[in-house]
Amino acid sequence: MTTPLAAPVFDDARLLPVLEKVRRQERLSLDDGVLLYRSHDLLAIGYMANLVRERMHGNVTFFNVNRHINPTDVCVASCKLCAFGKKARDPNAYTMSLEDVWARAAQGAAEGITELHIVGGLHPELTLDWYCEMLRGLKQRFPQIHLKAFTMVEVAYLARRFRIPLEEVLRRLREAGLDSMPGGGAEIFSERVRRIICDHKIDGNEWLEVARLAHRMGIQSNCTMLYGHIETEEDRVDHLLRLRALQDETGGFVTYIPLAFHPDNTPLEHLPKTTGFADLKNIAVARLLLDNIPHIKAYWIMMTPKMAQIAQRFGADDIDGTVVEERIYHDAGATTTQGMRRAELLHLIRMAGREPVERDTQYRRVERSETTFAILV
Ligand code: V47
Repeated sequence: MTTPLAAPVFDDARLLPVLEKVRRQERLSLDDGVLLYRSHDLLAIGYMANLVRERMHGNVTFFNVNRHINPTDVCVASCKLCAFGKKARDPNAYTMSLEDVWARAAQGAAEGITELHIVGGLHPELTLDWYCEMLRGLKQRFPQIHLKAFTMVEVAYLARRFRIPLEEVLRRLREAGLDSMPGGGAEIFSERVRRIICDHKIDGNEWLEVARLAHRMGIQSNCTMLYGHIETEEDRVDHLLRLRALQDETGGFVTYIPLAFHPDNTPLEHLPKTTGFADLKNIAVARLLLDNIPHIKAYWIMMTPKMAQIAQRFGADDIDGTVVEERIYHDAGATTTQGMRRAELLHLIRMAGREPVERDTQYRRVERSETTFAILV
């Protein structure tokens, strides 16, 4: 672990006042955030983020054994950032039956998953009752599995489409078995950018409003930011500070996940892919600005396992999980595998000099016998 008072060599001396604040555990400002994003001194930024990360989590890196299910890719929105959503008339579009969803979950249960991550397109015909039946069926069959399901965008769509108050949508989902919500769909809150990349989605204030309501009802969630398209450094800092302000109010965010834009097969295909430098910087700046969000996740599907491993020394304390069947990033050109075995995650984390801790969705330790588990996944 880093010695807290070691004197680091900073190439970019403008960062020294930020280091002072980090050492005094003072909150960073909008200007600090923009300075961090504009600086090329990645090692200095990573050093500071690592100080904070080790102060919060010591040497531990968290992971979980989970599975993604995307029940449908039919989506009424046509977001330029997305390669996943399809129109109902598209011959390649799919919608799973409830039996399909439950069968995938059964496969996961047999592999010892503790969490299902369920998100999909904005399907014009699937009703709130259908989603509730899906959740109820999952809870009945697999009561031990945490159901982390539906983005703020999907919940807002159900409310609007079927003219049901937001609060009632959330209440009915929770009664049916919803345990918490993932962080997707936040994209970037800047109105200017949102109009271009995801015009058909709820705006940033609405995303935050659904999160506020969910948190007030005791439903925790994650949060994300999509970077590496047409946003500016100021847009990114603004997004992070709006998440931080809501967290001050509700305390309901558990984990923040920066999401690198993957342009393949999207209308924004002409944009360059993000670089390793940008991916690490987004992890580190988030750890420094989001002083009130407990965890920063380096999502290996999005960053590649190798970069997600390095990120464990640049501010991240989580690497996500086994995932098993990822579609959203793979439709947009991700070249990683769609899932990873538990043993591989352990290896990556250990080779970064961190202590792997399997967690459940609420970051409680999961104890398993390594030998029994090796047979399963
Ligand atoms: O909501 C869509 C984004 C999200 C693209 O909460 C794209 O634990 C990049 O939210 N390139 C899905 N990104 C992923 C997500 C997530 C992942 C892992 C863990 C958690 C969690 C949440 O990915 C979408 C959208 O924001 N996205 N298309 C694309 N072409």
